[in-house]
Amino acid sequence: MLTLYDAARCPYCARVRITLAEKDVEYEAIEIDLADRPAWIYEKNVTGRVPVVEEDGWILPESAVIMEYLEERYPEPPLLAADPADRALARLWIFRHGDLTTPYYALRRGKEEAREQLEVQLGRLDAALSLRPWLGGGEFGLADIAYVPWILRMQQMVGITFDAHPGIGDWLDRMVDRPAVTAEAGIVAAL
Ligand SMILES: N[C@@H](CCC(=O)N[C@@H](CS)C(=O)NCC(=O)O)C(=O)O
Repeated sequence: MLTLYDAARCPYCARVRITLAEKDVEYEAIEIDLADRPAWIYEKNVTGRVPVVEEDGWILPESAVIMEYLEERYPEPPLLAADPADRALARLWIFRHGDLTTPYYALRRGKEEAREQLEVQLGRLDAALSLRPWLGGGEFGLADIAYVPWILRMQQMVGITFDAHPGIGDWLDRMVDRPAVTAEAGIVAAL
């Protein structure tokens, strides 16, 4: 049985929760109190951060790496496209997620000047989603999962709406139709 060291409020953990749910993998979740982390979490991950997964004594941190691991370990249903160009595009979005999350976290720390930068990055996302239905191209997949945790938290945490970004709004409507994302929206609503 796979174990996920998890935190409800953590969007990086949300990436893993959604990937596991999409692949219908049964797992045990161990909730870590991020305000009072147990010392043993550093034995699982030198940074002390979650998410971490453990399977048969084998341990893996880092959400982007965990998503790729789960894709290979549990290949059905596939969450990376068959086409190498689309796979590369999905990985590029994941690699550059900091372009969006850096201004998001700055805004959460009260740096109001980051709002403009966040809107610029949302504009880039919106433009991409206006051209193709999903971040990785023609099919839902890992790139969409990698971004939706922050999009789901944005309105609640930093008062962002997507009125000016209809491509994101439409994508989000399609995302929350998926049970895995509906469940995550419920977690966010309860934060
Ligand atoms: N690069 C890591 C980031 C994980 C991360 O920042 N997790 C946060 C919770 S959302 C955490 O554990 N924070 C505790 C800390 O920074 O000490 C990943 O993608 O998994």
